[in-house]
Amino acid sequence: MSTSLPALKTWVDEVTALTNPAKIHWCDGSEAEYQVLIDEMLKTGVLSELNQETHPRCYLHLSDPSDVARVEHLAYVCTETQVEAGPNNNWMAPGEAHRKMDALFEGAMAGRTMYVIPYCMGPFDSPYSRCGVELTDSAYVAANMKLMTRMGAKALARIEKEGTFVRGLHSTGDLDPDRRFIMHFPQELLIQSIGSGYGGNALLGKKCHALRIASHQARNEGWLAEHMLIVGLESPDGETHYIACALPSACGKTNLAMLIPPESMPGWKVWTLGDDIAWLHLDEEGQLRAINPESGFFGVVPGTNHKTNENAFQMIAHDTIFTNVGRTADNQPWWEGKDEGEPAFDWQGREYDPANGPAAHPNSRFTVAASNNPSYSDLTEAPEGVPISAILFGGRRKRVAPLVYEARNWGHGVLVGASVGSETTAAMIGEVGVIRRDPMAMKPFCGYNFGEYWRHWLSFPERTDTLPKIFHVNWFRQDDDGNFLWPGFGENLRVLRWIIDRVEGRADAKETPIGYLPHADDIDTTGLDISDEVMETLTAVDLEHWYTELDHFGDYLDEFGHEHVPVRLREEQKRVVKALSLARAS
Ligand code: OXD
Ligand code: MN
Repeated sequence: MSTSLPALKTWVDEVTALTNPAKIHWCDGSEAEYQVLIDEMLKTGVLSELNQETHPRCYLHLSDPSDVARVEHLAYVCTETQVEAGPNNNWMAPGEAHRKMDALFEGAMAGRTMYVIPYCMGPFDSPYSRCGVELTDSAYVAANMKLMTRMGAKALARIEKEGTFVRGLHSTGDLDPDRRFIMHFPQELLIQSIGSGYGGNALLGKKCHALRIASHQARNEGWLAEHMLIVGLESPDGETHYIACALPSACGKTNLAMLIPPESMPGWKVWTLGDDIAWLHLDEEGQLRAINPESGFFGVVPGTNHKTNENAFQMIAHDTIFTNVGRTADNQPWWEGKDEGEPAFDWQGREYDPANGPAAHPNSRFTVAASNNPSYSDLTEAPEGVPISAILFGGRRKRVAPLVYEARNWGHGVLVGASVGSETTAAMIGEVGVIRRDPMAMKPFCGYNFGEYWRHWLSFPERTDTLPKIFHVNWFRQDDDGNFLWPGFGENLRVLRWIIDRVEGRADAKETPIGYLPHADDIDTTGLDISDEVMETLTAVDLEHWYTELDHFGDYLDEFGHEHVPVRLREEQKRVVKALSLARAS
């Protein structure tokens, strides 16, 4: 296989000359090809087979212990000027980045096979989809890309027709963290990544293309590329609302996307469209519509059990690649919070010994096709996407943030999204549990200056007057002893129902300086063991803390330079700070 597109052929030839692979394989995306990749990896030890009776077609990959998460400090945006990348990104001048990467890639694929992976982000026949080609020397990446994207011959045909595509060059290199870099050249539609074989560092369709490069394209073309799940909520009357929800990494997006309705809400159905990324476009009527550019899930495994996420539990019982989980004595995958079985081996292949830490790495993952999910929505393949009724932002907050609140309007909603803060998790390298600002959950993923990004968000009301309502949610409030106040998981549908009822103008709320909140009894808690007092706490505004939080947010905005931060956003911030200060005084 090769290509009729000169631009692609020339690039593959150039990369071949630079990296010197022993063989080149053009991926056609077929099932037979996937099986050959798996068989090869079983032979070379990159994968091992899990118990095929309990987990048919499931395999285990153990990564290098120094290569277990996304490396935000080694991800760069290489725009002509540093201000274009903004203080939210690491920056390197394109010339310098190219010199550095060319030196690292020189001969990097010697003795290896280079896989040419054409892929389409989004349904093949959607005008909203965008394509790319990843060149990689990792069979593990090729197999993961088969599950995570629409890859192969059909994608190549679209690329050849369109003539444009995002170029992604990846090599695992020598896995030395000192020679690990992920460079984005948005102006060249180019990604180069070396030194890691893990997740978002290596599966370039995901964070690198569908968020960092796509956010750039989206600004230029008038749409949004966001770190959001997409889920459909169908009421017993058959009314379905689609919502898009941005939460930072490892804050439960996958669980929310696959939620099982609680017993107290019979007849409700939940349909999953995506668990990580949404591309949002205005259609001709001015309705915001979403597609999920991905076609698979790369989800955090620990904590997945029948109670937390039954759909995911079933989904990963077959046709799944596990990375860095432990194993039971009879070779089933095992992880902390699985609630069944016992570990015999840990994620480094050692005999399990609690003195060595958890059996599964806290950021261990499953890779699985979206169609494996029992709550898979057929509309995942709809070229026109789904209409979005509400946008949710949220974070992991022990204190301060209430269970849910609604922004007054789109402009205020942009402030709500921009001021998201969350406790850090194991999905990124660094200390876990500290609060960091994560505007729109895009801190590691926005490919350009946040100031300009907020301006782009704020421009949407100029083009339509039917934008969705914006909300903020927090499932993670705790009491002083560290107990969660809200049960979370399936019970979150109770909160989503209030949100839908607000969208439909059917639910009551109280007006506060931070937006509209439910009264304690506006959320249905039938059948829950939760006191009125706790519901009061979950639906109260802590004026002192909010004042401090939003006042400090003003300092944070200053970091982006006053010429970049939209006046409208500052006005919103000042308006809310003033309202909080008045409420405190009264
Ligand atoms: C992810 C992440 O893997 O956000 O989705 O880290
Ligand atoms: Mn994510």
